[in-house]
Amino acid sequence: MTDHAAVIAAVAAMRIETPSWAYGNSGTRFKVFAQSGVPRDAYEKVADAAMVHRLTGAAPSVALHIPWDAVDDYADLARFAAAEGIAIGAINPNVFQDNDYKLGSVCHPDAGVRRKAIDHLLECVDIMDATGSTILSVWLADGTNYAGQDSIAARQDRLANALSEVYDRLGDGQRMLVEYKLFEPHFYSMDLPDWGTSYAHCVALGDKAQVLVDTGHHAPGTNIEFLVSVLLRFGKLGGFHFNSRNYADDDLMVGAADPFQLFRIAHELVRADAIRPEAEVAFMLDQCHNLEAKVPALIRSVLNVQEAVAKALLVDADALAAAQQSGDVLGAHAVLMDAFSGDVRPLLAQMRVEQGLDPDPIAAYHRSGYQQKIESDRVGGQQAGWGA
Ligand code: PSV
Ligand code: MN
Ligand code: MN
Repeated sequence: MTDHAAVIAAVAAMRIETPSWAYGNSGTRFKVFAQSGVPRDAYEKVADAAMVHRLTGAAPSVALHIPWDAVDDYADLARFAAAEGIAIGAINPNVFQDNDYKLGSVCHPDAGVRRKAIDHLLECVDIMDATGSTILSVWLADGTNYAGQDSIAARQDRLANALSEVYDRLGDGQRMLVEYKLFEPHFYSMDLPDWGTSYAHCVALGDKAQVLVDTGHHAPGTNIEFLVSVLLRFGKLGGFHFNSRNYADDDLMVGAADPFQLFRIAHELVRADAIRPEAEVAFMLDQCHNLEAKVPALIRSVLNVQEAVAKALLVDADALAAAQQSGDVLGAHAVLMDAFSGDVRPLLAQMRVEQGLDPDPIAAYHRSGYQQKIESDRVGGQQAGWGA
């Protein structure tokens, strides 16, 4: 697409959801460095997410993690979000931080623990109903540390039964995204370690179940754009958790470690016409900001995604197809590299001006006084939920 107006229209329509937990204090198991002004409850996380949306025009929803974001009245939280100009996005159940879950949650050998975990997943569907959320985002920490610790096959049966019970509870317009992760917290086997396992469970469940690709959850060297392309082809790509990794599940800002990989993923999305909100691929961030200030880090992340997508939209599709068809290996590669090498920042600044936004959302944030306000208003900010 070389029509700049069309590129602007496509990027402007794209939605990128931010995660509530990225606004809270986070760290590693070695140390959480507390920051001033971080939210003390779910309402303040929603307020920060709304600030990111006001400045970028691109982040109109915030994901919740339950019970990290537990409130008495979820409908009230949704009303608060709407008043702030955003919506409640994906609901993320948490079945990994209770002592009962040492040996797993829905795959646990004990039926009582499985029941407790499934009930939490069902409660999260209730929260979807109360907030208007359309996505249940399921990530399970289930797995084993040693060969023989439990039956891999039996755990798959328990997993299938649990997912099926929750799937049956989904209402119209609601869907379940099944996330996978190669390792951690378990180091011998994870019950959902890869996209193939997630895909197989989603196919068995039905149309409302799709795979969630967290860009930080693969073995080093995995060709993520390949699996994105395959999942798109089967209509089973439900969404992303975007972040960057250098080593493992680092949860650094998307586009920071390898902007070229993000561009290659964006290219597959553009090729499949999956950037449009109507394509229902949920673009979500899953990051923590251990050292950097949280709100500007999330703004930066949104801009990084927009830049990668704009470059992918600028790929000369006709020239690429011609080079591919004629076997011009270097020529085809050059078409992609030309698009990647361009500077789209002036185009995106123009887009923001046309949207009535500041062309530089990070500078606008620093000028806004918001950081100073939250630092003086909020004392005793909440930890994101993990990393202590
Ligand atoms: C797990 O590593 C994960 O990516 C899942 O999406 C969790 O819900 C999230 O991180 C937050 O810890
Ligand atoms: Mn994730
Ligand atoms: Mn993760």
